[in-house]
Amino acid sequence: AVAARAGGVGTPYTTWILQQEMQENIDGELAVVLSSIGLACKQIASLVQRAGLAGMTGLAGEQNVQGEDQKKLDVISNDVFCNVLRQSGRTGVIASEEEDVPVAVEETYGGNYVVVFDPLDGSSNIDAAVSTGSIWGIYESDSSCIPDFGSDDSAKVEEKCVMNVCQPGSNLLCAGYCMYSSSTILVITIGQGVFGFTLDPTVGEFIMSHENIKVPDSGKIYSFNEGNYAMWSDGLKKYMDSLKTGGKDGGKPYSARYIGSLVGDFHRTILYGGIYGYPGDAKNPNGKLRLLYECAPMSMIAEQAGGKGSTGVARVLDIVPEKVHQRVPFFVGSKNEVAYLESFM
Ligand code: AHM
Ligand code: MG
Repeated sequence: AVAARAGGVGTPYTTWILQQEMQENIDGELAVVLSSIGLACKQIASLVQRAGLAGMTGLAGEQNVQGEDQKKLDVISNDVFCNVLRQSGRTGVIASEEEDVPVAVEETYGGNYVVVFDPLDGSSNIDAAVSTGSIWGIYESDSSCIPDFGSDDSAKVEEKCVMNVCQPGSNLLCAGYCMYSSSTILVITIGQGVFGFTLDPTVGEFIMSHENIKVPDSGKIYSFNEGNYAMWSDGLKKYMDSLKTGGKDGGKPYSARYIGSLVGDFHRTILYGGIYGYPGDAKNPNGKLRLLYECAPMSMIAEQAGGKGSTGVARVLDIVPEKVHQRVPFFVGSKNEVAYLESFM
């Protein structure tokens, strides 16, 4: 066996977290939150793998606040995430794709971190055993927005939670995702590069497999739901047409790859290069993806890997959310590819 270099490939996730704490890149409280998230991801990975055996495929019979049918595993994964974060005692406010409003964690008076997440993204893929993922971002609490259970009424608690959560992505302390696929891979940044950890099921631990991930500056793969083409703007249609004749430099046409699972499509994009896009269209001017717990964390990861995250006209991380479940058009990946798209918008 090859001995793991400190902080390099082979380092267990929990060890890496402790090293980050010793190097003062994160404090002890954030270290606890990060290891709690690792635990949630392991639990969800196990549920996803056994979904077809344990009667966990199909719909839960409810819709979330955004009018989307919730799958059984959406609801269960949300409970897993909420529970580990509550029990960690370090999180003050949590906001989830599956919750109507951000929730203050009553048990944890000292917990000052705000965690936003999509517990199981791409869950339309579950019943066919195709890749899904969890996405999260972590902010520091604004001390003026910490709810006081003793004196605030419930409307005020909710208002403070919303204010606490509606921070621009540029404030993110940490962003990450976990992909449930042929292997389970956790990718994370704390603002010092991007690291990937693959779950070793024989020991039940994430082990660093990707050190300091960098997205190639260019890449000839595009990942869009082209079924929406007729509803796109003329600029976007021209862009899409141009990829089929080789894009900016001509030559070989781009390859199309679309799983319909942001985490899987994004993971391939940062490893191989290229662009992922969910544009606005005539029916949904802001597209489909949510700023807070999908686009902002993915943009932080992309930028930390040397790539770009854009709405087509602006940097995603600069946008201050007005609403928790706000949607934005989203283009992410290799910096030259995103810049080329922007030249058409
Ligand atoms: P979800 O959060 O309800 O799972 O929706 C988000 C997913 C993304 O993972 C994926 O990129 C996109 O929706 C696919 O949408 P579409 O089926 O419209 O192409
Ligand atoms: Mg989602």
